[in-house]
Amino acid sequence: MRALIQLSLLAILHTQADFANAQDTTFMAKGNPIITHKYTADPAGLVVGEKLYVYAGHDEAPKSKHFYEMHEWLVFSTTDLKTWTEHPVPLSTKDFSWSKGDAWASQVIERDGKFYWYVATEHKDGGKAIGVAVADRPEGPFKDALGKALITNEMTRATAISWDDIDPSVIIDDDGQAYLFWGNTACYYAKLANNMTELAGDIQVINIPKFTEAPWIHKHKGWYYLSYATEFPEKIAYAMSRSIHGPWEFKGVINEIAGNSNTNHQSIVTFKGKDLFIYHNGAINTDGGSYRRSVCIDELKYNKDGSIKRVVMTSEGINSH
Ligand code: FUB
Repeated sequence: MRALIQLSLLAILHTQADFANAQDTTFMAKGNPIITHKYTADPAGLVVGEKLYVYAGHDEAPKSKHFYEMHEWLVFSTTDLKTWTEHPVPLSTKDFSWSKGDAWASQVIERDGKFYWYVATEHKDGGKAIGVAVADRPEGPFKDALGKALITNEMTRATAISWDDIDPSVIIDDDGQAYLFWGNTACYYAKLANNMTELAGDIQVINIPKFTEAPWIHKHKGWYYLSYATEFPEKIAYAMSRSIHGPWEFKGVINEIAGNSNTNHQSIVTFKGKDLFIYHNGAINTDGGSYRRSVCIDELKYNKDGSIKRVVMTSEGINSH
């Protein structure tokens, strides 16, 4: 009888596990771009245990359209950088009642077992805004954590443009304090409260040269790194500091213009001992380009003094390094 109950329990658990993964699909990366069955942009890496998650926007612009068309964000995971799993669409602009559309750049970060997804999207009241969604698992499902935007256009005044509140990047420092960085033309940062859904201080403007957009904040061996897209078409440059509050020392370009894409929006993470530079280009033949982009991964290397070597973008990808 006990064996029968155990068997039935196992069957139920198995069915639940199958159901949870019912819509996952698996594919092999064959060099760069790593994802070729759909266009993906603005990648953000997150390491959770043995897995690397890559969150990305979904480029859906038809060939005739010369601007972004993005309605949802996607998530992919891998344990070995070769075999990838695509999880069911975890978040769309429709999940934010206050959004008018545009699933622009984003980043996910973990705090106390919850996953917070900071996204840029168009606000119904006008201007780009930053929202935050939350989930219990890195692959979602995610739901709007606030029911309103965390950052709106009225909150930032360093430029007159309506799209300066985009491209969120988040870090939790070693002392537990979280910070949100973002911007276009002006680069902003602010402390986040422990609940990750409120600001805990004033919005500050960062003084770095030729900042276009796409700030990514990370820490490595006691240095803070602020990488960002510079000029247009964009290269990726970076600055270093011993303090998250700066001053930031400009260190130069780390990635050149990515072929036929005028943006290449980077993310920098360490996964299983390798430092990864995750970015996008327009390399999918024949329609890839600035509005039909594709996520790529190459290796990032530090010099002994902590500075970063120029990234070598490859077609072969990370497994050839
Ligand atoms: O994907 C839309 C915009 O393109 C992002 O917000 C920028 O970083 C650029 O990659």
